[in-house]
Amino acid sequence: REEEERLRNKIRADHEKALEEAKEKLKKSRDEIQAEIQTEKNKVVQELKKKDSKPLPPVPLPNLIGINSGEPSDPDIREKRNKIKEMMKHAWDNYRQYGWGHNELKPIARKGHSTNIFGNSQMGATIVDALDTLYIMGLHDEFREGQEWIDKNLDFSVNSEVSVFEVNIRFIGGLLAAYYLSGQEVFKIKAVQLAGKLLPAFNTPTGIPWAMVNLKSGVGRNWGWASAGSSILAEFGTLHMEFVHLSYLTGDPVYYNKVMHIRKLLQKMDRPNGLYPNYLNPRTGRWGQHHTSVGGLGDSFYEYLLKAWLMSDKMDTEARKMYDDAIEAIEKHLIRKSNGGLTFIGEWKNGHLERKMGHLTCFAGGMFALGADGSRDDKAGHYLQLGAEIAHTCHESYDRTTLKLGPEAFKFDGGVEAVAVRQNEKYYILRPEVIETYWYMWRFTHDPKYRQWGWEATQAIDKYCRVSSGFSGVKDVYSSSPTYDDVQQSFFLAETLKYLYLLFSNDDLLPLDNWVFNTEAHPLPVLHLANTTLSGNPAYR
Ligand code: DMJ
Repeated sequence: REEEERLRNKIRADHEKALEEAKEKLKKSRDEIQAEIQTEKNKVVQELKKKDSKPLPPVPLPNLIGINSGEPSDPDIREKRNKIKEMMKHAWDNYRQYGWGHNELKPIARKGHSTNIFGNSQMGATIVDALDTLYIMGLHDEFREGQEWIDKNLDFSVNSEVSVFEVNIRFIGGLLAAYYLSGQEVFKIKAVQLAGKLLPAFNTPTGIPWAMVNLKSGVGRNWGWASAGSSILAEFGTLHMEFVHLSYLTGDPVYYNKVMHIRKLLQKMDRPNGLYPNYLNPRTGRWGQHHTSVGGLGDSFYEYLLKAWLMSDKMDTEARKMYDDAIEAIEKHLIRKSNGGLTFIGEWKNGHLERKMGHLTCFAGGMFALGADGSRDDKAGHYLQLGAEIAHTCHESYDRTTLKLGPEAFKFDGGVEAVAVRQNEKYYILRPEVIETYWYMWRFTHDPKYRQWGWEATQAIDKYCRVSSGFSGVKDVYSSSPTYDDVQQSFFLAETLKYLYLLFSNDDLLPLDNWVFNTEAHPLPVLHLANTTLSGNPAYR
């Protein structure tokens, strides 16, 4: 009884106090009230910022070698390398002038550009994607400008629906690489804040994440075009490298557990012909359409199996086994030789092989070479050879065009070899995959033809894609007077120019024994975790 009475009195007193306060407030002008609200809001934001920027626990940094060397002694190679650096300056300076803070640049309209993968806010995708390229090229003033923008402006508490995959590979990958290269804490802190915003995407009945998530509300959903509400293999299967690093750097197993859960689930599933379909429904845990691709929708899933093994200092043998199994099935069902003797990787569609290869698929040449060492039954020679054959085919796809730049997709059918047939497959949007493969092949063989092919591509890009305010994609590589798409993709600075620069650098710049490149060409160091675990045991640090 007494307690009830006490409570009632308290409620009455609170109520009266609130009424008094409201009366006081109403005496104030509208402007005064608005100013008060703003002050309160600022206080909350400041508090949140303080909480967000708490220093993370220190962890021993892995062995970071070869981050700023690589100067070739041959004057001809040095000159080529300098030319590529000049192209990077041209791309960056124009983005700086006309697109600063926007995600990408429209080099002809001279304004910012964005697509739905980045949501509706200006997240400076080009800045984050370009940082590590600037760093290894020794463009330190530009790097500092980028760092300053990120420190002051990169904010993830925005009501914006982004692609989980793209944000992971470009932003988290870019920030982590910038952190490892420069040691600047701000990059690590931002990467961890952003990763926290992606975690709600994993709240599905199976733990397979949604393709998109709203950074503010945490609500996720899938692309409308994906088979029966499915998530995409190359999207949910391309989180592993970055998430392992996040757990390593924070001591928080949550990231590692999310990606290991995906792996375990995939391991348990039946695979038609041993192939992984591109679509998986996150509600039911069942495959969607039985399409398999080493290009778009599948590609980097295979890449990350191999790289998970490499990044773990070859301790993650489960990943290596999954890679070996997958590649064997791919070789059996998808890889063929054309009548003209070109090795190509086709696409599997409901039991039928489509004899078409995408520009995206060309990355696989480099992957086969990278995975040669340590392959099952000691087939290193075979996989290096396969890498060389894919590199050759992809070079042919460039060489058979008017501009000497590769089309988006090319066929091996009805007398056509390595040539695009459909008009909407004839474009080149500054993609890196062919050059990426040249670079890996160069590192493993030092065959001068890879530098020669890389130089052909550099010259073609400079001639046909360079405009006065940046670089643009072209709509038809078979036309002698191509039109521009007016987009300078962020991956041009992150990947295409980085791989070209590395191709004309010595091997001691980012040596492959110490660094593993994520699928957006952001280098992450090999982690030596031999006696440790990332799955919840704090002892590992
Ligand atoms: C990049 O964002 C990445 O390389 C991704 O894995 C595939 N596509 C683009 C470049 O073409």
